[in-house]
Amino acid sequence: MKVSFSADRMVNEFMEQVQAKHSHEKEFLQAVHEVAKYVLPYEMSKPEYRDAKVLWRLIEPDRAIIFRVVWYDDKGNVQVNRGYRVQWTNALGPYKGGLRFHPSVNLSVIKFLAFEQTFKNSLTGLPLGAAKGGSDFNPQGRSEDEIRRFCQAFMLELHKHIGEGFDVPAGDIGVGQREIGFMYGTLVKLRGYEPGAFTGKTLELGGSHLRPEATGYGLIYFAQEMLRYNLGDDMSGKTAVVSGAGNVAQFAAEKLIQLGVRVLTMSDSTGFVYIPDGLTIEQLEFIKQLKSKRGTSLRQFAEKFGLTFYEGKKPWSVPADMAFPCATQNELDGDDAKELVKNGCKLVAEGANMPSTPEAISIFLENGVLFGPGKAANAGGVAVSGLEMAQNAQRIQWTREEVDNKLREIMRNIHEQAVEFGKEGNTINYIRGANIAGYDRVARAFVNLGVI
Ligand code: NDP
Ligand code: 2IT
Repeated sequence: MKVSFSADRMVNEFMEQVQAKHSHEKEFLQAVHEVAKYVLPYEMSKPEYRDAKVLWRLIEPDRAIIFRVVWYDDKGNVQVNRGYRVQWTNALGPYKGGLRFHPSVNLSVIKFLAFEQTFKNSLTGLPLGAAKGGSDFNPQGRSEDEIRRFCQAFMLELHKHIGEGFDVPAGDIGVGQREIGFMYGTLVKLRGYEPGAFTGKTLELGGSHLRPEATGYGLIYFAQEMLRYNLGDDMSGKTAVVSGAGNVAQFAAEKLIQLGVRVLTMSDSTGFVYIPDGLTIEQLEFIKQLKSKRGTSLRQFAEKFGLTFYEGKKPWSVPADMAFPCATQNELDGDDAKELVKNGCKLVAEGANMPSTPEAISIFLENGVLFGPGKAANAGGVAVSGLEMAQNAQRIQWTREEVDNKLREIMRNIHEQAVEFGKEGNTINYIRGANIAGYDRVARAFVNLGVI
């Protein structure tokens, strides 16, 4: 009792100081708090890390770049957006992380994502530093010409700050293979052939097999490990609720279907669709086509297949064995968590970054729900980005099977690390495990690099 009381006080004092400096950055503060809760007491128990003030150093990025992006829309009007690249740390490798195009993007959101990326990339065991970037540009309802012009304008500035071996962006919300192509195309025009400067490229441009699938597939491989390790169980015959209908959600659903799971829901920013018999591959193909155009609604999918669409609602009230939030931050709150627990949900694994609020996480932990935090569970995407960088450096392309085997191995390894550091009596606290294991590798690197 005494130990946990002083640990709480230490974390509260730390957070008070962080809060005083970053009072308007609520997503960033939320992400730091989740990490500090577990990592600060651990750091205090390790004199080498404590004296090096590793966590204090880790809450400041190496640098944050903010820039103006100006472009013409289809009507010939000038549009102005804000661009970001926050380079968190290159202690373990080149800055690495996605670009997000969404109207909700601001400095707090990009900082929370880059901070989380630090621990996630460390967990992959690959030589990857951490960064995140993006813009408040809203691709919804924009024509392909407008998206291309925006990407080109964005790159006119971003190209000065990235490069193979220095900072390697990829996709995130609102940024997929098409946008990566436009941005990489601009880089090639400005600087010449440099495939190692971007990941998430198409195969022709030097992309990796299985990068589009990697986050969703990796998420389900991680959940398989959780089920096997804790319950000696597998996926077959279970039910799942999935949120989102984009890159991560589509391939999480695809892998679940392959494993014999009934996927009962998909969602987007307009609402969710309930599929009582379970999503079929044919239906999933329709969603992939529909969502390849940004700004479309799942309502169209529901109408086409005679399913019920719940306008403006989230899918967490549908009873299921497992839940996979794959849309965005804070999409699953305390009430949603209570509903999932009440309906017998046994496992939650995060495909999105920070989709569960702190209240939701506490409810899962208190009720013995197996909870896989995003920084471990969704690391498959950046892991295959790391493999794409390795292939680019060697000027080769591995087969789909080779990449899939490596992805499975990496997800198994992340699970093992989370278990090793996450033991609490007879149970595994995967948040503790993921945070401490991710931190430990960065901390060792910081200490080795000296006070710099
Ligand atoms: P996409 O843009 O492909 O899809 C995002 C999906 O989430 C869309 O269905 C979108 O709805 C929905 N969504 C976005 N914002 C909201 C919101 N505010 N409320 C409700 N729904 C929303 O992005 P990704 O699939 O790539 O990313 C999803 C999550 O996974 C993000 O948290 C991202 O950071 C994380 N992630 C992504 C990785 C990757 O490799 N792409 C890797 C690891 C994590 P709509 O279709 O209506 O726009
Ligand atoms: O959140 C993430 O890990 C990503 N959006 C993928 C980052 C990457 O560099 O592949």
